[in-house]
Amino acid sequence: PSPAASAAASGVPRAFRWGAATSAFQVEGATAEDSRGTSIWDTFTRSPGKIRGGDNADVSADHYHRWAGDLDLARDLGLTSYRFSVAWPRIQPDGRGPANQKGLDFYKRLVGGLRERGISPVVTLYHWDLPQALQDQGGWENRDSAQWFGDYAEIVFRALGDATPTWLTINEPKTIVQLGYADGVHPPAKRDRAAAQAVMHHLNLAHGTAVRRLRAALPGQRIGPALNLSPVVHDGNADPAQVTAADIFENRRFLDPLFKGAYPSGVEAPVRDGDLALISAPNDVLAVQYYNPATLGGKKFPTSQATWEQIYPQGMYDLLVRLKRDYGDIPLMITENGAPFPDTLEGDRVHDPQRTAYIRDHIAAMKKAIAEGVNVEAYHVWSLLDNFEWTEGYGQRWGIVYVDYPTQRRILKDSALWYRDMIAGRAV
Ligand code: GBH
Repeated sequence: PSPAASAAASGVPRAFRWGAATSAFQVEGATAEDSRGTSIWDTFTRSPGKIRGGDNADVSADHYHRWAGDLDLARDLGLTSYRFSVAWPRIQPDGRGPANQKGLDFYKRLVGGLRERGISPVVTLYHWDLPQALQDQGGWENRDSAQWFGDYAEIVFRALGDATPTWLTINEPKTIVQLGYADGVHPPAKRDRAAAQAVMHHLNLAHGTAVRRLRAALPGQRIGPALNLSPVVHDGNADPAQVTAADIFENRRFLDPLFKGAYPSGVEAPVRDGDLALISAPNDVLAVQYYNPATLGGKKFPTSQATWEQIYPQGMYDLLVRLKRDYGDIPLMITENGAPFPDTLEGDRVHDPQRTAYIRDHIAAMKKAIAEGVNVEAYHVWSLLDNFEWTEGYGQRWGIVYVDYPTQRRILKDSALWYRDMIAGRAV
């Protein structure tokens, strides 16, 4: 078939990129190498009782040493995009001050390796591993954090800018606020309403500051936020005020300030003059992470091994269509979508039919939105590799590539083989 015909048959635009995602703390290991500083997650994993099984990320998938082989796997799967994050404590061990060259060199090797393999980098600046030294100065509760982040971002922009990645600022600000400052299950493990409101606003300010720094340092490059969003699904009898409140909580408290320059009514934030103009500076892309809907009124769907992850592929479609309708025709990329399910090892094979079904059904929903004119330019499965799943430790496996931790051997799961064949146009 002609390229145009096969593109049409595949249901995505010709320039569409298929990818996978990881984050620094979850895959790298090597936490004490090359002058890396301590992050709040190093501290947290060392305090007893916080992580299932007492696991820590000191070795994890050892990606810091095995990155080249891991990128070979990505290339062999036919991926043309790879989303990773830069560990702030590798770049500024104490969170501020001059760059640590060895830290920068690791990420330069990584983006060079991606380029050699024809894979586009999508670089997240912050995926939760705040330098502990900054936490000791108040962390994201301190309004100065926006400037700290801007300084850090500019170092990374200048060091890696030649690779012209798509830049993403802060991974899932909602999760940082909710789990770190409301539920108290991620570091710094607070339950403090005022702190949560301040952190929400400061993360938005930090985002806007990084956007401004990129525009000044490297005009013409692309940047945007990475938001985990959940459409609200209910049984039809839900109180409309409750539905609106859930939508504000899940989606609008970040989308509205970033894309409309205003917090939704009822959302309290320590806003000063000029803040909302900074926060709503135009983005080039919106990175969307979709796992599950928010359900109301007794509506429930089956879950993966993650009890919070209700499976509802149509939510992907609903979300994408809604984003275009309510926030305009900004380019979207799916930067995370995936699930933990049992992996059955059998010789050299790893069977994970439920993961394949999850990914397949969500891609189908995404394609339906694309067919209706929503501008989605890439899809990234979470995750390329099994890795350190935060408080769940290594017990929950999210990779399409199995990691045998004792040997660090990688095995492509059936879901990876399916994804490879789908990308190559061989899967139905
Ligand atoms: C993403 O978060 C992260 O970006 C990624 O690092 C992570 O590995 C991946 O997903 C898989 O979890 O426990 O009931 O309080 C996903 C979004 C939002 C999911 C908060 C867990 C907490 C639900 N997360 N949610 S609960």
